[in-house]
Amino acid sequence: MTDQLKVDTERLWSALEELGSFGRYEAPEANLFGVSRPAFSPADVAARRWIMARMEELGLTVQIDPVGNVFGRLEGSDPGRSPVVIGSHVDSVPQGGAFDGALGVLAALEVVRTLRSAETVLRGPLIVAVFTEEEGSRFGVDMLGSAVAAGRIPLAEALALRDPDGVTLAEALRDTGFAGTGLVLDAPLAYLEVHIEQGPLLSSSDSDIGVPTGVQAISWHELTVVGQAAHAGATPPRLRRDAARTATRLADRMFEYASDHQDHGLTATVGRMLLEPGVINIIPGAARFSLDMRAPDDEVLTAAEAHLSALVEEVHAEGTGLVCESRRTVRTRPVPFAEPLRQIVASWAERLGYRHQPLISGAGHDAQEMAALCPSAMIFVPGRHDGISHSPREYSEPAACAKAATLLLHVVRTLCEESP
Ligand code: HGY
Ligand code: MN
Ligand code: MN
Repeated sequence: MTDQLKVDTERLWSALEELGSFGRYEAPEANLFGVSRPAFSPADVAARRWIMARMEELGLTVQIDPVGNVFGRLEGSDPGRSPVVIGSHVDSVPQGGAFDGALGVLAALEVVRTLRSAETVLRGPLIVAVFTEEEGSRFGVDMLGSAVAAGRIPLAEALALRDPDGVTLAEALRDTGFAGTGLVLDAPLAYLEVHIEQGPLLSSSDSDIGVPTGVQAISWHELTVVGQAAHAGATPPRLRRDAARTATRLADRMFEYASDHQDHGLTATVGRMLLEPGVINIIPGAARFSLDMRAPDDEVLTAAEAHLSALVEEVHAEGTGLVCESRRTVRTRPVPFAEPLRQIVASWAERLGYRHQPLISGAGHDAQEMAALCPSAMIFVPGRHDGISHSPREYSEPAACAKAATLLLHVVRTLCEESP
């Protein structure tokens, strides 16, 4: 296979469009479409089945592990070698984009298809991976499937997680036929993931490719404020125990704290806030909201968590009778990617004539979990509209996607080595 071989842009693009049809979400006001594909929803199951059919067409041996991760294995000529794993996820956030995760899985399949077309046999085996619940949108913990595969989260703990309707992951796996058996990933040689950047850095530069140095730290919390429901008009201030007022003040003070520490890259996001009973003329008796905090430096994030705890304590110290609770549901440390593997990615980018730059990943990825199992690295693709993501506005150009898949192809050739 020559260094000039490239993937087929149209084939990759039409695969993205076809995969995007599963859970398609129309945003009429913006004349855009994206996807809503929560883990093990009918759309996610259809997407998984479609990917598995493409794997079988390509002659991959398909396996499912106990947390529903799907792996398609292409044997090499030297069975004694450890496999290289390439892939990502196909679940999405609600009203998300059609590239997040999907591009990484389809780029991996396009690499296999291109190797087949070039009649190239690799010495080492290659595994295409589709990881479960990367978004955490249904069961509340992100990178769940890869965290179990890499041993950070015990399988039993993952299977017991419940969605907002009380359905456990175990039940969802059983009901959709994705309760697999057997550990599939043992001691891979390396892991590589193609992904859209999901931020503005690459699109504001002239880089074709991002080669992330690693992923920043993440902290997720579920907060509950309990006051007392009462009449909106007849209850004087001194008798009010307004859960909405306390929750929004607490959220605002965390936004202020993050703004004061933005030079350290600290972010705070309230993605969901529910007020109960939730009607116009009742002072809310309860407020439940999420808080996503991130920072490149772990100490900065730990200090932000301490600040949140102090604010929660302040609510109680006010003696108003309001009760506030904060439960941490996710905490991941900053994860550096493997420098030698990053150098292979960067040197192939040079050879292919792709402008590339290092950056830190603001988003979490399965690669950060796989880094506990083997050397891991990522290949970022610039996005349009300032790289906006987790939105139907998410978009990357066909040529940009194809460059990343071609880069993945040649890095895989180096790692798996070609049979003579
Ligand atoms: O939340 C994240 O960063 C990722 O999209 N799961
Ligand atoms: Mn993703
Ligand atoms: Mn995402």
